[in-house]
Amino acid sequence: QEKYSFPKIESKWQKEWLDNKAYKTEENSSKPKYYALAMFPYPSGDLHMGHVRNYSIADVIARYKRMTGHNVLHPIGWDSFGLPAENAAIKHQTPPADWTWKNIANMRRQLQEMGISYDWDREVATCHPSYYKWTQWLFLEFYKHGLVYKKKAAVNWCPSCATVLANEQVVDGGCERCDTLVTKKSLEQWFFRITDYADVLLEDLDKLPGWPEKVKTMQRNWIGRSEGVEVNFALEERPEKILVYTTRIDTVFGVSYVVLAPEHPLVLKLVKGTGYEADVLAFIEKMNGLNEIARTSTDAEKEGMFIGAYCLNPLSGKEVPIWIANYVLLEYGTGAVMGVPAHDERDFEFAAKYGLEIKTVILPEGSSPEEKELPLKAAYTEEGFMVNSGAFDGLSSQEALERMADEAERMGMGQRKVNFRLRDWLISRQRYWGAPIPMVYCDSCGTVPVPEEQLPVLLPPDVVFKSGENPLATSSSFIETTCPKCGGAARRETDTMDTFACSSWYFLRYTDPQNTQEAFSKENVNYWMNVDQYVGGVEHAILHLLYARFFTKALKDFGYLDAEEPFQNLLTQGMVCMNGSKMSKSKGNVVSPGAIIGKYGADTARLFILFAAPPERDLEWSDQGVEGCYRFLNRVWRLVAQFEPLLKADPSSSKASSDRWVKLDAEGKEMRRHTHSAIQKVTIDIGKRYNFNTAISTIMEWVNALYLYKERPNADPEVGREALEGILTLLAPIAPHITEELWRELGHTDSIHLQPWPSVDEAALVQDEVTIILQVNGKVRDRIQAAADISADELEKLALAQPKVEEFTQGKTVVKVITVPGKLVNIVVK
Ligand code: ANZ
Ligand code: ZN
Repeated sequence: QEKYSFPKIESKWQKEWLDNKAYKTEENSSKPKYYALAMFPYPSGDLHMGHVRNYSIADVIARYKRMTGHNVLHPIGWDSFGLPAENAAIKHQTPPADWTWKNIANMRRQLQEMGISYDWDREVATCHPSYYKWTQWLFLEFYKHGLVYKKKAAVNWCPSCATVLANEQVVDGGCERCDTLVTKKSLEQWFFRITDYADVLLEDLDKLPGWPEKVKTMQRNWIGRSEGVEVNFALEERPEKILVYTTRIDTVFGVSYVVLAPEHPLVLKLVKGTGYEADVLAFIEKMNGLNEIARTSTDAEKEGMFIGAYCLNPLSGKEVPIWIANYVLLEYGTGAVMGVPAHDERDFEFAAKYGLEIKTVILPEGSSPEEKELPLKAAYTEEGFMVNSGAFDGLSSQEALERMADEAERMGMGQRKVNFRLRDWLISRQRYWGAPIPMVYCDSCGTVPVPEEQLPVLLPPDVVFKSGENPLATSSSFIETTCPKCGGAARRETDTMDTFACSSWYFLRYTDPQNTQEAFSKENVNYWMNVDQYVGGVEHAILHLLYARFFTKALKDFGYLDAEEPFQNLLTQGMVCMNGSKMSKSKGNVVSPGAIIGKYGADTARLFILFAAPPERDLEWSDQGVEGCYRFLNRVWRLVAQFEPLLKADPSSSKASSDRWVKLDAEGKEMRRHTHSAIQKVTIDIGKRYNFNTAISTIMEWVNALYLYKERPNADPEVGREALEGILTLLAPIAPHITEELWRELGHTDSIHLQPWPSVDEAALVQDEVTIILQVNGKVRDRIQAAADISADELEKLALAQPKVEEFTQGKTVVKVITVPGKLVNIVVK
């Protein structure tokens, strides 16, 4: 047999798997279904190590499930709309489609070179008309059900990308893509009404025990449910009231000012004629340009001003000055806040800066009521008992919170209210490379949805790519259309959809990817959903996962599927790092998968990436580690080669019978024990815990043990065969090419990937006799065989009765006997 020539072996099997559609999946099966899914890639050009990790993990799971008798769906596709294609178009004057399809072709080849077991007949690309037709159809379904609407909104605007961004795409006040400071702009925009689902998106997180706690926490915080009270502060000599939202009505006697968002509609009315008008207008103007993150981050300086008007505290009756400030947002709650400096950190900072009153109304349990007049060094935000609060004095703050809410409701001044931080999902993008929003504007009929039969609304080829302008707006063939209602001249919507809309349902399309009549059939989607195991990066913990959950829930409500949640189990893989920081082009610490595969092969790349760390943890790249994995595969290769003569010398050997196993010598039994305890461990590590790294080290030790066993004069060929085939089968999901090759080498005619997962022979695990070392004063004097389950007492008696031991104990006193059952007895004498 020749040496391990991975290029030949890997390309041979890849071709065979592709040609024979080895991993094709069908719905009608008697086996239980299993849907294994890795997050689909953006076709940026080349695979990176993060992809290799993501797809290797999902592939091991998919392959393992096939071998354990499941009907497995393991698809791949392309999240292929988005800005980089358009930026490349501007730079190189090539159509975004050309750039995208070229990248897809390249990355498809790279995935195939990794030997991932995809059903290639189910490949989807979100930028293909056969896909975005259905994204548009879904948009219209959401529209029909009142979950899509258009409104003028102050939106996040990236001046550099010249597009609107969702709140989720603003990171630390900057554009997620280019880091430019995001500003505010008022525009007519399309929204998905995700807030209708805020409650259920929150509650149903409890139904996902298979998700990492940290991801659920991030989603909970993003949805941000809070329970509070809306209270009215009446205005002096005006009919309007200021409605504030507070989660701490218990602090209402400590209010020293009310503060409105600068954009609040009452501000301009109230400031009129106060003499503060000019300053207030200038302040509003200044705030307009800033996004909310820049305005409200904890380290942003609190800024504000008095607007010359007063209102009345509904519970204390006190007169309260009205201010505006940067840290109050129009979009949250009611856009108005009661300022309680003594018990809120932001208010404390604000009051300290502007010399506003700081009045304590809650003291910590155990303090003396006199302390209510002492000046505070910082806001006291905990619970305690009430002071300076009229009839509520002395109550616990929790109790006061309920009673004051009751009181406000009884007086008709307020109402309990649940609030969410989650905002509706802004999906309009003023860009070309996305799914066009299927809407038409007609002067007589208004906004008219494109009828289903006219879908898809295709992206036009005749556009001009310039930065800072929406290319669709330059295509008259696209814009000019006829009204579906009246047949008159009309204009098309030129906004395209946020690409997150495309990726919110791709896992549903995979269940029925070639359907030309529907987005997916109910039968197929209900057969496959939910995704049993989803694998991807934690950077999608909020956006993608929340949107996909929203789409799934809405589509269930529309009656298109039965699943309530898209992803039953979620594995968030760690990053691939080099010298402690994430591999990235900008840091220049990238190792290209192509180079590694070229030098060592895909099996080595997969093995290393799975061996170097458990999947959730960050993984540190190591050239020696890769080298070591390559050497290990070579060792497996040689093991088979060296075993062949032994196997051939025993032509009687077919599947061994239990009879043969019983007659084995101690070493043969020991080898079988090793084999079956390894099968037991690897099965748990791969199947239950996804601890691929420890599974691999178990296999490595097993290989070592088999090398030793092979050298025994009486090595039993069948014990060897059982171990060897076990090693190959268990390694098959991790290193699919070399194991396939060696499997055939051992005389099999069918694929190793179709073999059932080996089961544990419980009888082989029983350790009937063990070798016990006998020591006297720590020196080894003898070795004996004893029953594995012998008691410590019996073992001690047995040891003391051995002639070689007696030789050294005669005439001396035994001071102590130390027994380690199954291992050794040490007799201490004087
Ligand atoms: C008075 C008060 C006293 C508050 C106190 C807190 C502590 P969550 O839990 O996030 O819902 N708030 C309300 N609307 C706001 C807005 N539009 N912009 C900025 N802040 C706003 O927080 C609710 C609390 O955030 C509310 O309770 C309000 O301040 C503030 F000792 O009211 B509180
Ligand atoms: Zn019309």
